Formats: sequence, C-alpha cells, structure tokens
Amino acid sequence: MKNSSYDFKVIEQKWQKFWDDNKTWKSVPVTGEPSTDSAKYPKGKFYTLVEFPYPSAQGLHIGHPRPYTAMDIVSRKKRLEGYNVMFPFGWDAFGLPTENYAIKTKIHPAKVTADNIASFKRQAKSIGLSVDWDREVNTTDPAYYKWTQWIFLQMFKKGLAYKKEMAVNWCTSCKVVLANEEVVAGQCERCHGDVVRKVKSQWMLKITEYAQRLIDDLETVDYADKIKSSQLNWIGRSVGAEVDFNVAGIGDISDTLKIYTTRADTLFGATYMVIAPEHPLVETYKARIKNYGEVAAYREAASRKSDFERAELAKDKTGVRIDGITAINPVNGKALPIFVSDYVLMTYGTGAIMAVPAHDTRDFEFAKIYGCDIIQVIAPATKVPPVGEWTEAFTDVASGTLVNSGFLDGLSVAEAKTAITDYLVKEGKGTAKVNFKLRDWVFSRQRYWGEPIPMVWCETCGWVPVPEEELPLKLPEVDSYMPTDDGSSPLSALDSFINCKCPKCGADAKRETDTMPQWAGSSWYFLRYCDPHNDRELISKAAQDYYMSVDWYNGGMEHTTLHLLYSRFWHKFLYDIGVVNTAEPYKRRTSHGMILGEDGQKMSKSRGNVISPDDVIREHGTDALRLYEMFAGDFEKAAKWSNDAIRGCRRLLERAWGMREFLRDGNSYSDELRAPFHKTIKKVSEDIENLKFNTAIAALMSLTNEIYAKKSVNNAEFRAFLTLLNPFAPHITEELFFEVFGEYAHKQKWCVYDEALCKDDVVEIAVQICGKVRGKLNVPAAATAAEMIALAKETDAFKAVAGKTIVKEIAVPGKLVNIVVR
Ligand code: ANZ
Ligand code: ZN
Ligand code: ZN
Repeated sequence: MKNSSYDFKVIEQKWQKFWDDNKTWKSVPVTGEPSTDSAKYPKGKFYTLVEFPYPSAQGLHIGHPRPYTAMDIVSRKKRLEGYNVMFPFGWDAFGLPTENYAIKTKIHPAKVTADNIASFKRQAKSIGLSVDWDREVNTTDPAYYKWTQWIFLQMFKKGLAYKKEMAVNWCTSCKVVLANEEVVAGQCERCHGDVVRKVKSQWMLKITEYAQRLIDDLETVDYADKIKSSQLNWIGRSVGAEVDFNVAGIGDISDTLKIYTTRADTLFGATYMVIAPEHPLVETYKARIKNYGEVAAYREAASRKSDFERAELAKDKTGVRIDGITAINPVNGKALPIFVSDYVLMTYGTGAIMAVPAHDTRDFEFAKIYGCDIIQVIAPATKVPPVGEWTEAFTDVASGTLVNSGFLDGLSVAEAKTAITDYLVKEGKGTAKVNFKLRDWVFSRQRYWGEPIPMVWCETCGWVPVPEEELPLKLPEVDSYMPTDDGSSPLSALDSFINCKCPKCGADAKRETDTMPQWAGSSWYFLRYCDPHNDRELISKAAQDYYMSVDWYNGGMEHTTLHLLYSRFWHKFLYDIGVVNTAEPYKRRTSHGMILGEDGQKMSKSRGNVISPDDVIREHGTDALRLYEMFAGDFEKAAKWSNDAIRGCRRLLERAWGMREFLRDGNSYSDELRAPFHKTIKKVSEDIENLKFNTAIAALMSLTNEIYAKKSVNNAEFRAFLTLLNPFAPHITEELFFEVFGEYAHKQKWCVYDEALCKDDVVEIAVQICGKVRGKLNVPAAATAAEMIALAKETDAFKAVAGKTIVKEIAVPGKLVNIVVR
C-alpha cells in the first residue's frame, strides 16, 4: 500500500459504495421524536439545501456539480463540527421539455421522467455527494403532488385562488400560456418562440396580498444583497398618491378620472392626461367622443401587443387625442387634453396618468411628438436654458426646488410631496397611495405534464374543490399529449376524466383540465424533505419543528426572483394556516456563478464547447473534479473551465497521497508547522462559511508546499491535513485516513485553531516597568516603536501604574518595551 500509486477509480468506487451501503449520510430522524438526538448532536441540526434539478434528457452538465459540491462541502464540514446535517436531493420533474419529448416519441412522460431521473441520480452519486437518499422527493410522484394539490385547495378555501378572464401571454410554438416572468424580450423563455396576447380564463394566486410581508420579512433573513434587491425590485413597492381630476365636456359630466402618481409635487406641471387603451372612460363617453372611430382603432391595435412590446419594444410613443372631453387639474382648474396611449398600462396604478413632460422622460418624448405644452415646475440648483430648449426631461428629485407652482414655490420635492398630498386630502381630491409592481400569479397551464388542478365546475354550485380524501387527483393516461388547437389542455379531450359528479350537490359536473405550472412543486419541496414518507400530513409537527428553517440554501441567480418569491409566499401561507411555524423558509440564501466553456462562452451543443462531468471523472477522478469546480474562481461569479488547471488540482491530491513517504510519529504539531497549520485551519474554516472555496483550496495547496519543503509530516499534522481536505476531496481522504490510522475521515472532529497563532508574524516581547519585567505581549513583528509602546500601554502591567507620570518610554523592536514612571 505504501508505495502504491493514487488509483482514484478504485478508491472512489469503494467509498461511494461504502457510504451507500452504510447509509452514512442519513440524518435522523426521518419522522418524529427529534428529542432523542439532542444528546448525540448537542449542536443541533443543520439543513443545507441545493435547488433540486429538472431531470432533463441531456443529463448533468458540468455546471451542476458546482453548487452541489459547494453545499456538500458545507454539509461535510458541519458534520465534522458536530451538527446533525440534513442534505437532501430530489427532482423537479414536471415540465415542458419532457412533455415535448413525449409528444415527439409517444413515450409516456412518466417513463421519460423515470429514465432521466435514473441517469441523473447515477451522475449525482458519482460526484460523491453526502446526500441522504432516503429523503429523495419527486414532484411528479402522486404521493408528492397530493400535497401540492392540497396546498392549492387550502388557498382556494382562503380565497387566495380565483379564476379570471384575462389577456395572457401565449407562446405560439409551445402553445402554452406563459407567466410574465417567462416572457423574455417578447419571446418565450424556453423556446424563444413569439409570444402574443390571448384572452383566457385562468387560475390565479393572490400573491399580491403578501407583497408587503414579502418585503418586510427580508429584514429577518440573511440573503446576499443582490438577492434581496432582486426580490425588492420584483415586488416593486412605490409610494405616491391618487389624484382625482374632474372630467369636462359638452353637457354635464359628473365623473372623475383617477390617476396614480409618485410625483404629486409636479401637479402644477401637468399639461395633458393619458389613459391606457383598455381604460373604461372611452366606453363611458363613447357618444361624446368625436373621433371615437380613430380611438377605437388604436385600442384594437394595442390589444394585440403584450405589455412588454408596449413598454420596451416600441421605438416611438404613439397615441390618439380624445376629442370631446378634457380633465380639470384640481389644483388650478386648467382643462387638460386626454390622450389614449399604450405607454400607460391598464395593469398598473389606475391605468391613467397626469403627464408632466418637463420632469418625466416618457412624457417628454410623447409631448415632443404630439406638440403638448411643457411647463417646468422644478428648478435645478444650477441655471438651465428655458424649457423650450431642453432635449430631455429634468428628472433629478434630490436637487431642485418648486417653481411655477403657487403655494408650493420654494419647497424641496420631498416637502412639496407632503404639502400637496395634505392639500388634496383636505380638498377631497386625492389620497396617499402605495402601489406594487407585483401582479397575481397566473397559475394555470394548458398542458398535460403537470399537477391536475383539483377543481370541479358545477352549473349550480360554481367552482367546487375536489374533496381532500380524493387526493391525489391523478393524471389520467391519454393517447396524445398534444395541446388542442384552441389551446386547451390534452386532458380536455378525455371524457372519462372531465365528466364527474359535483362533490357538493351530486349533479353532473366537469373537472378543471388545466394543470399547475412547474413552479408549484418547487414552492414547498424543502418541507417535504423533512418528512418525505408521511402519508397523513404534508409534514409532521415534530419534523417541522426540528428541521425548519433551511439553514443555508444555495441556488442560481436566475431563481432569485420567482422561485424564491413563490416559495416564500407559499411558506407564509402555510405559516398563516398553522402548518409550519416559521414565517420564512430559508435563513440564508446565496448564489453561484455559472461554469463557462474554455472559450469563455456559455456551454452549448451548438458551440461545441460542452464538457461532460462523466468524461472529467473518468480522466481525473471525482475528487479532482470537485476540487477544480471549487478552485475555478470566485464561487459567486462565472468561471471558465480549463483542462490545464484541473491538473493543478489533481496534483494536490497526488501530493496528499505521497505525504506518507515522510510520515513520522508525533501527537502534536511540530514547531515548524504549528503556525502554518493554525493559519490554514482558520482560513479554511472561515472561507467555507464565506463561499471562498477557491482561496480555501489555495491555502491547502500552500500548506502542502510547506510540508513538502520540510519533507516531514507527523501523525497529528497528517490527521489535521486530511480532515481539512476531507470536505473537498472526500474519497482520497477517507482512504488515507483509513489506511494510515484505521479510522474514518468522516467521523473526525473539525480542526480548531488558536487565534493568537494565526496572526501574521507575531513576536513576543517583554513589558518592563522601570526596567523590571512585569508582563509579556504579542506584537506584529513589523510594529514600529510607537505602536509597540501603544500596545504595551494596553497591558495590565502598565495599567497597574497608569496614574503615575511617565518619565521615559523605550522600545527595542522584537525584544521589549520599558516604561519608566514616577
Ligand atoms: C406624474 C409624474 C411626474 C410621474 C414626474 C413621474 C415623474 P413607479 O415609480 O414605477 O411607481 N405611471 C403611473 N401609472 C402608470 C401606468 N399605469 N402606466 C405607465 N405609467 C404610469 O412610477 C410611477 C409613475 O409612473 C407615476 O408618477 C406616473 O407618472 C407613471 F416628474 O406621475 B408620474
Ligand atoms: Zn415557447
Ligand atoms: Zn353542484
């Protein structure tokens, strides 16, 4: 054994089998009685979570191992520190790619999914993850989606799920309704097909009811800043006012036009009004609008565009002035023209605005095209040309004071906002108002491979929930997975599924044929891991009390808006109905960067730069792959794959293997290596907590260099070295530990360090008072005389004489400080 070479193939297979056979990573208990562990695990539990993958037919790509290895390193370190670690894994397996594959091949999606899971699982195991596979969940398993459906029913019962006719985003190629967030640049996020507007009746979830709490509770969690801000931006809270403008025209009109503004201070600068194409005002005054035909044609054209096309793609602003009615500015009685334009959206605020071209960019562009007045009401601190010569709106709110604004003149923007709002409230013309960008969640999909929405339509009773005892409502077998041409789910072609009795009155009724979006199953999976086999409840109280919240959740930046928001929303709902007792699911959330191809581009088949983890493992071994994935660069940033650099990681392993050549006796660190060990332990311990895996590995590499330079390592040092390396390279360290010491690396204790020994080049000096040694002191070797004296004055030796007069201060670098007092 001693002279054998590093045969990673044999070692890695051996230990993976050992861990599997012994269920080494089992976190106990699965269900109930956590109290029994408190003796064994005085530090309690630690729940590490990775985003469970979608088991695609392509298998694991080289990007997957990065977050998995990272959380595996954390899990392994926490175990060595004495925690009862739960590190589970599972499959987010409903979704379109599998369904599209089934349509093509006519193989049942369940079969496709099972095959894909099998190969994904083999690959995930080949990375040596310390996962408790007894907790595996699969969102397409009826025993799992029973509870996804159950949560939906609870939401329905609480009035949070409702059906609504609405214009939705329709992918012309997937033939499916997309959520706003699945539309990127006017195209389908998945297939890049064109997205058009279509009116459909959809199940909606009232996430907007939780908007404020989703903001407030971010205070209570530890999320990376960029993750917090992506949540905040998506929710998009804005503070402003609603203002009522009277509508005027021929004959008597008693209506008001309500607008939303965040800049009520600019009310004197409003020169026209804009309503969204869908705004009801047009129909109300149909008879009085002289150019109704023109207005109607514009509305018709707008209705075919998505919000995105209107807001982002349109190059020039378009609109039609409504001839026949005007709006009266409540603050000065001026009559303002009203336009219909698609730059105002019906889905935000009140669907109507007051336009202030001098100070709003969009209004400025529009006013230039349509020749509207521009009135300046904010004066910048520096002198500017007359407003007629402006090439853009003045939008700075931090500087500038109000002008041309009657009683607001001279105030700052902030002061004017308060003053005008108070005025409007007093006059009964407006109110303060908070708005959110967040919309309710479109929850229906007209596809096959998703959780059936467990609702029944009865002509008499309306929408009736499927009784809970009948859950799971299973997906029936169908002949074709193709959505129907009118865009209904393939389930709608299946009479045996649709026709049923109303659970309430017993009359003939019809089932909902829509299914849930892929986001559903991933909105609560972390709960199921705590108690995966429970068939009576979604999660037991005991398991929930013990394991929740998730201590550390790492996932992709692309999931820090929606998945994070949706799962926080569901969790808060479950909290409200008493299923869980934490208001937030995840204590800490971090994110990782992608692994790019050697050419620095995103890996893709078409670029031919794809690297397969299977190939790398075959050539260099799992431990080398793991090390390299973590060494490739800052974990939070994208990193380029490099076939050369992986050799450097492999070399570290070979040198670890070779260290036994100069292994000696010794139960404590040798004098030469004491400081390097303490420093490395500190560095590796802290770096793992801070996601700095690359510098942790670099520290282990330099420690290896020092050991090789001395050509000596004793037992105590080798044990510590292997323990530190174990989370990163678990196979080789198990092998060496077992062969050399007859113990398991995974059963060791994480190494401790002495802070004092970690200081860079510290020297011990004597502290003398009047020439007599009164104490010792550690100072940096490079400290100046003044620094040494200052540090000496902090010691107890000096404090004992602190009241006396200092006669003389002497500092001898590296030796002593002498303070003479009288
Ligand atoms: C007058 C004004 C003057 C505005 C000014 C801005 C600057 P946020 O911050 O995103 O909430 N707005 C209101 N409802 C709208 C709608 N349905 N579609 C398009 N735009 C709408 O933006 C609020 C501002 O966006 C509002 O404040 C309104 O323009 C516009 F110097 O009112 B503002
Ligand atoms: Zn598509
Ligand atoms: Zn009924």
